Amino acid sequence: MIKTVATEPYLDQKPGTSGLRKKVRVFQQPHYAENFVQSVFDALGDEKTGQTLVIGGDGRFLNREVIQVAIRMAAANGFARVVVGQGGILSTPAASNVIRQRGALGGLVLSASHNPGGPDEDFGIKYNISNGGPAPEKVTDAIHANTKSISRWLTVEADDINLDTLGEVTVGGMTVEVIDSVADYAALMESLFDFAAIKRAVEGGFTMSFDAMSAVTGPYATEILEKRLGFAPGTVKNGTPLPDFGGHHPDPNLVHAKELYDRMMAPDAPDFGAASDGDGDRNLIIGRGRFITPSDSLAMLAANAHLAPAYAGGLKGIARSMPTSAAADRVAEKLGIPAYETPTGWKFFGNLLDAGMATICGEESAGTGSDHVREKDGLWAVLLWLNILAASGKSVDGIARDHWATYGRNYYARHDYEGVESERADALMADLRAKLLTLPGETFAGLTVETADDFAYTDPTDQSVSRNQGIRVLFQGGSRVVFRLSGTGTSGATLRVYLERYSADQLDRETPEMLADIIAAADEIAGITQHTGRTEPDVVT
Ligand code: VG1
Ligand code: CO
Repeated sequence: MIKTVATEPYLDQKPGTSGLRKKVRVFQQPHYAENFVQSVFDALGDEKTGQTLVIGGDGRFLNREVIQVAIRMAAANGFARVVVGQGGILSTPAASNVIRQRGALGGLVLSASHNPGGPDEDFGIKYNISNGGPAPEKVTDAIHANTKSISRWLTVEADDINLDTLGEVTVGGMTVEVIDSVADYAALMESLFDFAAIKRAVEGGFTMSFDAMSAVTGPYATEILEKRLGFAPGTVKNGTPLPDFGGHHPDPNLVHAKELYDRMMAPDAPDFGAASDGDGDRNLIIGRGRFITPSDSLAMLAANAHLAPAYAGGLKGIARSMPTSAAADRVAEKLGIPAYETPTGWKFFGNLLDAGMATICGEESAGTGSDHVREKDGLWAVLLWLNILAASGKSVDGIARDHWATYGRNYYARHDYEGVESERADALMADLRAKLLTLPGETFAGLTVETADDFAYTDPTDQSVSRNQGIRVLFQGGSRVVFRLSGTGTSGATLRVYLERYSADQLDRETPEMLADIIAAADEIAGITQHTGRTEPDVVT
């Protein structure tokens, strides 16, 4: 029996860079999650009748509760089948894979990714479409419009299901299948990479350390790295997903994965170190004594991907988000394949991947992936690195040095100013926009501006246009600074300042030293201190 529940709109349910993210307490308001889920289902129209929906999340606080609610609502809204990960667990790339393999109409991915979890922290809901990727803007716009006018949501009278037992049950006439969260994903990875070659390297003494940050990749990494590839037990650290990630911030960067960084810089470091984030779509790569920036990792993976079976036939193209460094463009140029520059967020890569225009994509925020799914994929990047290291016999440092010797080096850093009052951050961006036209020709900290614009993107497959995607200031000589506000935060604003300098011949300098004048210029141009009152960023990655 379908039950109609009357509700009123919440006016703060606009999806951001990657779905709706809010504090858990916000999601716990009456009807809050239900309103959003119903707005998603309403945006799908009649298409959903008889279809399959995938549901899974990163295991954070509220995951199980929202899954039970969403299952009942899916039954009431006409879905024929829900496929859910055991214990409610599906990493974001694994969910993308299940959507594709099951021919599902789409999926609900419950995560706030790299944001902390727990009763006072963050939760999120994202809708992915049938290609397995995040809904594009026309869908998220329709969802947002629905949230503003919603007056009812639909459910069925049914008990919670047992999420921990594999198999099928029926909820309001709909079939719910609880699947092994890891199996399909592990099989996919095994089909892409030369597991035998990696295993031989491990048998030959190759070691690694993987920090799952008490988040979703634990079970995936344990199965793939320790069980299938033979890395020693204990290679995977913090491998049990916890609802509050052990009180940590599951963001694999040099601040929050500092323990791994320190281990990798020690004299007795393993050969390879990596970490992933809350929902398993990001990756941090550190070799013994060598940190690889995500922008460089994208370029190095693209340049060496042919060493892995899935990419032996070459790449169709490389796509990167605008704030990501141009290192990958140089690889594309050398390979004679197209390079694409998209706005921040994985949803912009989906069309390029679907159209066969790009094979590998990446973002400076530690996201890398390929056309094997439609999400960025942390363990995929780790395995491609392992495959390249095993096939080439080089170290991470060796790969990096050879790469820079061939292409030159893009020194790169991102400075984040977190928890800035929204009005102050908005004022900073508005002031910047107002002076875009007059910036060219002006000099700041010895750097002369060549061009300045507000990045807009026209999708080459459907001509859809996305504006206001970040302020770019390019200096004479090729250095660059980009300013944008985060679209994934849940309180106040985060200003991101992306800094980049290319050098063809200075390959072994310290990044802060190479970026010092750009940092000074960025502050002068945007008045960061003046607007935010901050003299230092909170996080440097
Ligand atoms: C951030 C990153 C962006 C990434 C997004 C989602 O967005 O900058 O590159 O795609 O997070 O990643 P923003 O708007 O805060 O800059 V995840 O791992 O949080 O799904
Ligand atoms: Co993530």
